[in-house]
Amino acid sequence: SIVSTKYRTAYHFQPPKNWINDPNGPMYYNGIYHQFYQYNPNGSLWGNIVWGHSVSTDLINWIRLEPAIERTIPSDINGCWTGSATILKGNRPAIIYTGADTEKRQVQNIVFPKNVSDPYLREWIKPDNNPLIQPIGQGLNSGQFRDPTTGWIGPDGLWRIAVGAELNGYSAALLYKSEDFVNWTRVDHSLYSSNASTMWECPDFFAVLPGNNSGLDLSAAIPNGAKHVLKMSLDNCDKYMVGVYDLKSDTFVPDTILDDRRLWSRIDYGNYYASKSFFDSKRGRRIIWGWTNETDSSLDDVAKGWAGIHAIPRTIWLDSNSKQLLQWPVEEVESLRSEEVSHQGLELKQGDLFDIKGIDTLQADVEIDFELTSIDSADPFDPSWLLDIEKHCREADASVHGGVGPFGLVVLASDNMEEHTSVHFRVYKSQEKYMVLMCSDLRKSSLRPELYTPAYGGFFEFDLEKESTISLRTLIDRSAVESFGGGGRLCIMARVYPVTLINGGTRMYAFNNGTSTVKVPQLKAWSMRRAQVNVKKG
Ligand code: DQQ
Repeated sequence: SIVSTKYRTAYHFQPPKNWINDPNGPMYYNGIYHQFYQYNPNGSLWGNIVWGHSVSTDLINWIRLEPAIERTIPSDINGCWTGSATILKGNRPAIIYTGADTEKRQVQNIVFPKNVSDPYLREWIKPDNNPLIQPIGQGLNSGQFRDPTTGWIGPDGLWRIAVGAELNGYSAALLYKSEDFVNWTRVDHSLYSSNASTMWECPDFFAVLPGNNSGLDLSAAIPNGAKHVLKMSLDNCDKYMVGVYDLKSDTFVPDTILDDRRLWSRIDYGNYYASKSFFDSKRGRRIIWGWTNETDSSLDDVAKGWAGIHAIPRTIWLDSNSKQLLQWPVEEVESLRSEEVSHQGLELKQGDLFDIKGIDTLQADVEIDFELTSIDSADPFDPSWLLDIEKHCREADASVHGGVGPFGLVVLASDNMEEHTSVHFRVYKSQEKYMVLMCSDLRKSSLRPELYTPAYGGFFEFDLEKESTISLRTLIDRSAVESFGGGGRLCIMARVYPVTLINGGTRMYAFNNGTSTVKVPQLKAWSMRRAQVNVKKG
């Protein structure tokens, strides 16, 4: 149908049809990037889950292969769920994943490539000793025990993995140890656990060097000064803690522990879940992938015949303040840029709308620098907003004048503005620092009923002594609007379904609705070509 093709993304990852969710086992192996994903081969709603498999040399153009892991043994007959890849000694890849067994218990299974000289690693073999790990042990719940991480080696030379679980009713990343990656024993303590929440899905554990955007290989020696990150999926979003991996106690020790999980930092403040990262040994960086669900109805998804995309793979690293992760779309996505428009030295006064013309507004990459001319009029910051940022985004939306801001981008707008999506900033004055609010407001994104259209938002700190420019980069891809604020300090992924997109063109504007003028020293925008995403079969 017209709806299914118009809203289909042109360069975000998705298979030709059917349901997808979590990215699984991403890895770089012998010159090829592998992306696996939770996939329903029979339809566009969740169910019958197997591991879809695609390969790429550039993370943007993908060749689709047959599913790599299917429901064939008692320990995965009810679903081949999320898991991770690890490259073992002797350059041998292995994948450990969760199976839903005959009794719908969650167990951990392993597969190995049938033939490592097949460059695409098309076939994966299940050894007879599956399942490797059963949900047995004190405090475990056999229905909340899943999503093993990539393995790493501890100081005793043994392999470790963490498994997301509910332990005595609370959340934990359970720790398991092995000499050969096949026989596992549970360690008597967790890697980390918390009473602030229940089950954590899709834990991800990795090392980072503050202020350094090179990635680290978790199973190589970890350099001095490195920090560790534990990411967990809960409350429909991906949250993380920065801390250290204490080798003596073999535990993750967060730098700060916040009892109220609403205050935990997020990988992305929009529609982004079950992310997983891997070390890209080709380019020496860490890359993170996340899943973005549809926000139309299940009936729409059945009609479209497809549901779910993956966000653009992002390089991820730790800011020099050791607090905040920074993310940026992998530079390979820039190979899709075609027509370019660029403007310098613009000034946006209160109420100004600057029409960005000359590019394809449905498939675009936009970079804007906003320079503040005055900060004196910044409104005061109220810390209670942090407990419900979406509520604050609704109350202080793009139409509400502020001292400094709102300013930003309006995308996928109809001529009369009846439909539009606004991505914008507001600057607030806190005690000694400034706080920047970034919102992606979907409430006017479509005239269609039955859509989920929140106003997403997050805050980041802004140091006026060191910087006076707030940057925004937004990737527009038909029904996807993926934004990076403050050079990657805050990310918001969103899905929108404007009617205008079905009927024809949309508009894009830079705007300011704050009392103080903002300068735009640089605005660049490109049309984005369609990528070859799973259109070819390998
Ligand atoms: N999706 C998988 C689970 C995981 C969840 C099932 C997260 O393994 O916990 O499709 O989206």
